[in-house]
Amino acid sequence: MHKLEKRAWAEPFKIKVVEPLRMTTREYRERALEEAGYNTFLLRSRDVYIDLLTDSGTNAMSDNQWAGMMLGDEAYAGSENYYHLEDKVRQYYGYKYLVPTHQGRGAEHLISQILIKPGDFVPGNMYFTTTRLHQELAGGTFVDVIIDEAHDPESLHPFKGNLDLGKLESLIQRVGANRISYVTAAATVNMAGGQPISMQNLRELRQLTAKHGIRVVLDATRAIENAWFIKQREAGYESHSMPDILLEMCSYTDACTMSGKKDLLVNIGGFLALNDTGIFEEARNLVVVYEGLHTYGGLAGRDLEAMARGIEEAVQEDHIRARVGQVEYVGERLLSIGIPIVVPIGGHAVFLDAKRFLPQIDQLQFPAQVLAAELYLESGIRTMERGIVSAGRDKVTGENVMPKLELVRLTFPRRVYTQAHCDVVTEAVEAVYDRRKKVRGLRMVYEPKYLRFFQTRFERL
Ligand code: P71
Repeated sequence: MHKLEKRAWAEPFKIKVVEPLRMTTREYRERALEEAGYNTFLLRSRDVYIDLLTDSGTNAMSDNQWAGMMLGDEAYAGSENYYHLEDKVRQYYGYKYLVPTHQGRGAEHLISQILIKPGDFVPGNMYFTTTRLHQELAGGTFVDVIIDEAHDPESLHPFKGNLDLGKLESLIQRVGANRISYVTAAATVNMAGGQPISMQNLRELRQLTAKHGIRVVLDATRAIENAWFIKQREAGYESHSMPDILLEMCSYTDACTMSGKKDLLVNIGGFLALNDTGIFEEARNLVVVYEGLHTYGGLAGRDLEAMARGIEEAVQEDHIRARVGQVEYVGERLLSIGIPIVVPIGGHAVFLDAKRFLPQIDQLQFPAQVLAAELYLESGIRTMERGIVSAGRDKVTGENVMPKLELVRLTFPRRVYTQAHCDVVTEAVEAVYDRRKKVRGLRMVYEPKYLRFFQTRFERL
């Protein structure tokens, strides 16, 4: 007799409302994919079986959040729900002031416009597409100061999201502190594979930047997932509560940009939160130009309420254990059958390493884009390219940026899919892996100017 292995987690919810899934045939998908120009962003959602494109805005809300939506105070000015959200942001993130925005990039836009002067530099722990674009549109230049291990998909460093403070210090020496608008510190670095930053690194970043009078802006989009990794991996934090860890993380920064569509378990929403009164006044003024009045920032009262309630649910340990546990479950199954993925397994997604998966395909023939297309073809599962297409072109030379990481992201919406869905996903990846040697590359036939990955079209070679 074998003894059953004990599960470390199970979903801390049961299901009250269901949404049917639609299966398609391989022939159907072949046509759909061709019509979408081999770009998973251009597929219709109805043609997708399991949608792992993103964890952004795709979360299942709780009954308590839906109930809160009925309590939306849809006043143009001074909505009750704004004050509720302000309370929760103060309580859990610790910043004094709140400016709601329609989503994360709205907050990135505001802070970039306010703090970046043309010619400035904005160092950060690896680029994120929208963050970097807003910095560039404000006249800044992004500088990657993440540790080298982050660019190595096989490095087992427990905090691959850490900033390399040596790199930051030499940038400060080279250009001078007054030409650095601020440092962005992203919690669980998305493009590195959902990799966390350590508390120690944040603390040391604060010490270094304080010495030079440089601000730190936290990208708090997945900071709660980061807090969970600190609790799991960083000495001294095992018995700290999630809210305590989150508050300490934020305390080393001056402001945060937030896409509530991730950690905060909603379908839309975001905010800028900060401590400096002068910058708050500017942000509160600018938000009315681009988003809406400073108490709604492009959101309905009900959206603000759902986000306020989402914060409270997101910091619960049973929630975060099951959320990250589901991602780890898929990652470990893939590792056990020899599929090349980024390790350690990230917080929101499993990242296939397309360079090792499809070594016969040159990076200029878009191996990760190819792999995402093949996975859809195989199984109806939708994923996202995070490689050369996402990296875009150098803003000076116009050449393709050739990132070290050429990845396909299997991103898990929160509270949406079951463990059986997870098993179907691993089987589909295995099926593509078995026929990997027959897979060919793609060429670009249409390329838009901004954030090209959303709309680029390809043809098979
Ligand atoms: C994700 C997204 C959504 C997305 C954005 C751009 C291209 C493809 C997909 C959004 C983030 C994020 C981080 C760390 C800011 C934003 C912007 N991620 N920071 O991963 O991950 O937030 O989408 O609410 O504007 O699929 P926004």
